[in-house]
Formats: sequence, structure tokens, C-alpha cells
Amino acid sequence: MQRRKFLKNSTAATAGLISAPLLAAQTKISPDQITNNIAAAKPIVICTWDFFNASSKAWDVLKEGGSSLDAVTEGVMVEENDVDNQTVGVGGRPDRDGNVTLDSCIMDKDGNCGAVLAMQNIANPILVARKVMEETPHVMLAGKGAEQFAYEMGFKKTNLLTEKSKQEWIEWKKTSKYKPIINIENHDTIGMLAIDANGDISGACTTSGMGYKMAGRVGDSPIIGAGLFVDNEIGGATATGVGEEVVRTVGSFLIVELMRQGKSPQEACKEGVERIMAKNKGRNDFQIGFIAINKKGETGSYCIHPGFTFRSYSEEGHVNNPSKSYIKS
Ligand code: SD4
Repeated sequence: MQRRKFLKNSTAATAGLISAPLLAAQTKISPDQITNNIAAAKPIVICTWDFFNASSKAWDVLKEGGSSLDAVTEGVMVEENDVDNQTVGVGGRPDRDGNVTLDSCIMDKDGNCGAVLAMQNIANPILVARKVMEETPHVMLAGKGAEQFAYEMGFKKTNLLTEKSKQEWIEWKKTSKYKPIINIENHDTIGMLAIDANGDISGACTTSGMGYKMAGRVGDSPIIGAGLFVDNEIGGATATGVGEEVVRTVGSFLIVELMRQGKSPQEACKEGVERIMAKNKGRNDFQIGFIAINKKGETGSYCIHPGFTFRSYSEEGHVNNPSKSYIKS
């Protein structure tokens, strides 16, 4: 708490890197007022891909004056519950042994966070991640421990493997080739960032991970800093795509830090992708998409291959925004 308070009052409380006390001295208003002024952004939600229903749900929460934390929770749950989405929640593609294992994380305005990794049999991992954040002294619970915790919290055992995903897996086993497909079905992991009427930012990210992954494999999506990061003084970022590459650069944290240094969300996402490409030395047969938002409500995105889009919903409208890409079409 002490440290958070210190940061709030003394470090880059503004995108312009002027300390709050200094600003206060210049303008004769208190640091807290400054924070509130900077937080004058209007409510907005953004999410990876063209998730119309999920962004609509999150916007409904914001419009009613709900918190950004509730907005992202309820927003991403729409996809977790959609059996036709084979990359998130119920109906997700299994690992190569036929088990659906879910990864989720959530982060709030105070830097609190929770995550579940490779959790089976529970339909709404984001709710369990939130319980980890709110009810335990821990940040991450994995595998059987996460599942057990979910039962203790009252969640029901659910079969996550739909007949469609099962049949596809049986077909896949004939060749057993692990080759993530770029822009698969054009809808994928959902990462969501929201700003509420108080100007507070929260984020959530949830996925069934790469289809036919090795048993026990965990990607970036439930890893705070990689698949998602929020700093309420600066902004937030979240990712979709081949998680191993996002983890290697701690992508979402990197993007928030780049914004702290003064980059726009768009510039920060671009640099995030460029760092990944620099590490891969010419290899580009995979997709990554980043989205970001700053404290002013400005948004940005960048990806490797054309085809990635992100949804935004604010008073200005509900838009599916094409992302700029490292590789031009
Ligand atoms: C993962 N980032 O498990 C997730 C999956 C994803 O496009 O977003 N695929 O690596």
C-alpha cells in the first residue's frame, strides 16, 4: 500500500512524466485532484478480435456506472460461455491428450491480480481468477489446486469438451502436427481492458490456449505482465497469439512501461511486436496481436500478420478496428 501510495503521488502520474507534487506546486491543487483530472477519460472498453457480444456486455456494465473490474469480468465471460468459440472456455480445443485446460487472469486498478493456469472442468476460469485475487493470499493457482479451489468456492464441475471439439481432436490425432494457425477463425483468445466512469482501469484475459498443446503447457494469457498488465496510473495492455513469444518479452508489461515513457498506445504496441520480431531473426510464421489503452482513453494495437482486429466500445460507438501489422499484406 505504501509503495502504491508513493507511486500515485510521486512518479509518472501523467503521461508527460511530471510528478504529481510538482504539478500540484505549479497549479495549487492537490495530487489527488490531479490524479482525478488525469482520469477524466470517458468510459471505454476494448478487446482483442471482433468480440461483439463480449464488448457489448462490458459496455452495458460501464454504461450503468459499474466498475471496470466488473465490466471486464462480465465481458470476457460471454466468450467463456460461448460453446461455439473454440479458443475460450467451454467448447475450447483440448490439449493433445484430449483435455481442455483453461488459462485466465485478471488485474484491477490497485494492481491486485489473480490467475488460474491449466485448470480443467470449470466453465468460468475468469471468475476463479477473480476469487484467487479477492479471497486468497496468492496470485496464481494451477492445475488440480485451481480446480479444487474452484469447487471450494462453489463452482460446479462441467464437461468443457464439446462434441465438435472432440471430433476435431480425433481428426487431428491422425497427423498429430502441432502448428498454430494464424488468425484461426478470426476469433481467438479474449483480452479486455476497460476504463470506468471513475477513470479506473482493469483488465482480463482468458483462453483455452493453443489447440493440441502439450499436457501442462501454459501460455502467456494467465501470466501477469505477459498476457495482461494494468497500471492504473498509466494504462493497460493485453495480448493474443503464440504465447511463448509474448512471455519471452513480457509483452504487456513492456507495452505499459513504454507508455509510461511517453509512447502512445499505438507506438507502444508497435514496439512490442518489433521486439518479438527482433528476437526471432526472420521467422514470422506466427501471429501476435497486442492492444493497449492509456489513462486518457487513447487506444492502439499492432500485430505481426494482417487480419487481427480489436473491438472498442465507448460513447463514440462500437467499432471493429483493423490493426496495423508488421508484415504488410
Ligand atoms: C496462448 N495466447 O495460449 C494464447 C492463445 C492465443 O492465438 O491467443 N492464441 O498462447
